[in-house]
Amino acid sequence: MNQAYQPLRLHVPEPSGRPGCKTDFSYLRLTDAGTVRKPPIDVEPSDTADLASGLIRVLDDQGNALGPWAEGVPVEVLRKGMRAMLKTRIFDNRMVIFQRQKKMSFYVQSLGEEAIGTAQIQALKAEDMCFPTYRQQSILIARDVSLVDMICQLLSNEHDPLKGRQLPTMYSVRDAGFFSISGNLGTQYVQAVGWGMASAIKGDTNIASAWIGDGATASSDFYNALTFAHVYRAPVILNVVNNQWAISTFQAIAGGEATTFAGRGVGCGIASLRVDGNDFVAVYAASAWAAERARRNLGPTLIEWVTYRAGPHSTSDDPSKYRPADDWSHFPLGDPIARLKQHLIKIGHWSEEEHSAVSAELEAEVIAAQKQAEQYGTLAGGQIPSAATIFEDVYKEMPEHLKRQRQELGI
Ligand SMILES: Cc1ncc(C[n+]2csc(CCOP(=O)(O)OP(=O)(O)O)c2C)c(N)n1
Ligand SMILES: [Mg+2]
Repeated sequence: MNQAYQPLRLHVPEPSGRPGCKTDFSYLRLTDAGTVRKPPIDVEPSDTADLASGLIRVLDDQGNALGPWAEGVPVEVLRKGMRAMLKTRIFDNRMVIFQRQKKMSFYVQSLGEEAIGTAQIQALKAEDMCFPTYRQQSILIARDVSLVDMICQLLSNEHDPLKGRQLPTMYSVRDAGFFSISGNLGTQYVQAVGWGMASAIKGDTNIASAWIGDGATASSDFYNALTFAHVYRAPVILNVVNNQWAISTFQAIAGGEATTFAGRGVGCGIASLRVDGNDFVAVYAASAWAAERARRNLGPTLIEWVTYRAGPHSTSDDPSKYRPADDWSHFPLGDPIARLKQHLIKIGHWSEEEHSAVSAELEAEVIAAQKQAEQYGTLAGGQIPSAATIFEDVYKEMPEHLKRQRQELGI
């Protein structure tokens, strides 16, 4: 009887490109700009299945804004977003060089993903709370957080607001609605849902925004968060940044093959969208839709942002070892900055001259912040927070035994 069957075997997904072999991006299953419907905000989660498998896009290849998601996006939001995206890219560029100069130990850039944080933050209120990963520095930059403070955190120097206790890029800026980044991937998803539930329990009107990468959706925390968000209709936006890679692991290994990450949300009873993450206008429109749902007590929305991690995972990674070195230039959703620039010029609210002038102004701003931060110490210079600070911030009042220990150490 057993002879009727072939031996069992497992399927191991493979990326459709490798070094020296051009990626076949047809697996992305794209839809044309303007073709996906925009439902009312009180849509039933089960009625979003088509939105979780399609792809919401507004900007076409010529820079036109098309379809129902294009309506009502203020030009001021686009112009602010353009500046914030440019500033993020310039900041990232300079910090990578800083790390190469051995002035800091580690850096994570967000090249190619700048639209997602910069657009979503403009759809939120200042009192809302984001629970980001290490690749959402664009949120801090769009909220005009001090670049000097950010760089001091990266340098773990005497002015590091986190006193050298966190890995560089693991920012924490409560006043900017930016929760402490957790190095344990996935945990921030549960925390975000809990924060949103607490906001509802207190009767506030503030909502939470949770962030996770494609790879980290494979963690059990992701599903725990979805269950709580669904059951209690927590006021939260559940962002999944699908940048196709988790270090050297292709997104299919986390479960993206022949399905979508947005589809997980529908299966859990959560309204879900799959959106072109390199289309600033679409990101803003989808974020505003989800924020409005949360604020009107209609529950959570999961949004999968389709984008591409254009740079290495971190300064410790060399992607040319596992994917074609020029992969990003073939990615069908392009570069978010170039696409918004094309659109803004087309509608007469940006120009090549303004682009150059703003870029130069922002470059000068980043350089000035870098010079100032460097004065407080770099990895090479050895100015680090005093060891005495390890006794601080644990208890409101320092207990006697800690005071004694500090005295014994003479610090
Ligand atoms: C719980 C946990 N497992 C593993 C790691 C190691 N790790 C750090 S980043 C990373 C890849 C994450 O990829 P993804 O979620 O797609 O985010 P991306 O880096 O693409 O933004 C891994 C596995 C970790 N930090 N935490
Ligand atoms: Mg990823």
